Amino acid sequence: MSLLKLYDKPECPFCWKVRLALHECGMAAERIDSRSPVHRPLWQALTPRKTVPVLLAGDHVIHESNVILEYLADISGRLLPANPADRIQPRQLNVYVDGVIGPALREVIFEKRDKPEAEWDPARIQAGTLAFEKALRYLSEQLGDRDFFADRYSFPECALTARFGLAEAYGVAIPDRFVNLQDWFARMKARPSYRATAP
Ligand SMILES: N[C@@H](CCC(=O)N[C@@H](CS)C(=O)NCC(=O)O)C(=O)O
Repeated sequence: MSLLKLYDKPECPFCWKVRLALHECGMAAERIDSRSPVHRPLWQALTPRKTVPVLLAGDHVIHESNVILEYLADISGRLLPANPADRIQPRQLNVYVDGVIGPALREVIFEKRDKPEAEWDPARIQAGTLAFEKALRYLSEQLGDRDFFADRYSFPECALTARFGLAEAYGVAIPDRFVNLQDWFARMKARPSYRATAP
């Protein structure tokens, strides 16, 4: 395969998810910082919604992080269980992480980012933190006492590792009542992919 190029933003959870997926598939990609004034118009011209991540793979321009994950799973044979029926739940969990965990954390991150602490709105931070904690219950139930959400490292590992990494960076902890998620995150952080891809 020709060289992969990733238009990337370090703190973007969708980009981090793709960086994790690439690393876990053993694929190297040239990372291009999408914020660079030189590159910004280039990647924006490649994607109708003007969002990163964007992966260039040979002749293919792939935008939308979940489409990129599907492509990486297709070409690597990794990131999803072998049996189609077993792929349903990791795909659903990936969408849940994007759609429920993401917006909850966004409240905290957007409130704290680029502002002095004296200007933070504690009500917004508390609302985001509570929504995050509420959303963890379903994930904790789905994980149970297993090592991974499916039979191997798969889409939800990529998505949730990035979200938990950002939560930690912005002072949002996984409560002790979700000890299985705490342990899961500790295992994810111990993998080489975490250090290699963290913002
Ligand atoms: N659904 C998209 C969402 C990607 C997204 O929202 N990316 C944000 C950064 S986290 C973005 O590119 N914002 C515009 C910008 O940074 O210029 C995906 O999964 O790839």
